[in-house]
Amino acid sequence: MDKRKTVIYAFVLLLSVLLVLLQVTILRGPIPYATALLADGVLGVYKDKACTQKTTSISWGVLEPNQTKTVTVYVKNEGATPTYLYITTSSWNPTNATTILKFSWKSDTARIDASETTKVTLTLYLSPGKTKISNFSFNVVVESAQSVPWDANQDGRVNILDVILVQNAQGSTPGTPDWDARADTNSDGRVSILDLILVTQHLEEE
Ligand SMILES: [Ca+2]
Ligand SMILES: [Ca+2]
Repeated sequence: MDKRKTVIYAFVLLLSVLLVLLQVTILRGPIPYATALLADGVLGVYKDKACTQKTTSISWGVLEPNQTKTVTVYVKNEGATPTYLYITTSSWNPTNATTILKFSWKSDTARIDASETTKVTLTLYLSPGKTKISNFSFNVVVESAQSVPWDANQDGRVNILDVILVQNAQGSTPGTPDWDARADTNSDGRVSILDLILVTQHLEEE
C-alpha cells in the first residue's frame, strides 16, 4: 500500500515538473521565426548589395527574451522616378505579439533615386514580457512613397534642418502662431516630443 502511494506521489511530482517545464518553455523560451517581406512593384528587396538575390522573407533566427536581432537588406528603386522608402508591418499573429516584439528600421537614405540602392537595417527586439506566445508571424511591408513625414522640409535628407523645423514648432497646434503642419510628423494634430523622436530615429538618412 505504502509502495503504491509512493509511486503515485512520484508520478504526480514528475507530471508537475513536466507541466512547469512546458509552461516555462512557452513563456520564456527562445522563439525561432521568419517573417514574410512584401514589396510593392517599384521597390525590390535584395540580400546582397549588388542586388542579384531577391528576397521575400526575413530569417531572424532564434530570438531570446531581451534580445535584439538585426537583419540588413538592400532596397533598390526599380522605377523611373525618385521615391521615398516607407516600411511598416502588418498581419501580426497573434495580435498581442506587438506587446513584446518591437520592430524598427533605418535606411541609409531617405529618398532613393531611380536605379539606386539603399542599405536598410531591420531590427526586432523581444522584450522579457509575460505574454504567452510560443509562435507568431507578421509581415514586413516595403513601400514606395511620395514623401516621408520625418523629412519635414522635404529635401530628401533627414538632418539637423528637420530637427530645427520640428523644434521651432514645439507645443503648437493648428491655429497657434508657431503651427507648422510639416512638423507634426506623426500626424496627431500637435507638435510634441513624439514628432522630434520620429525625426531623430531616421536622422542622417541622406
Ligand atoms: Ca529634410
Ligand atoms: Ca505630432
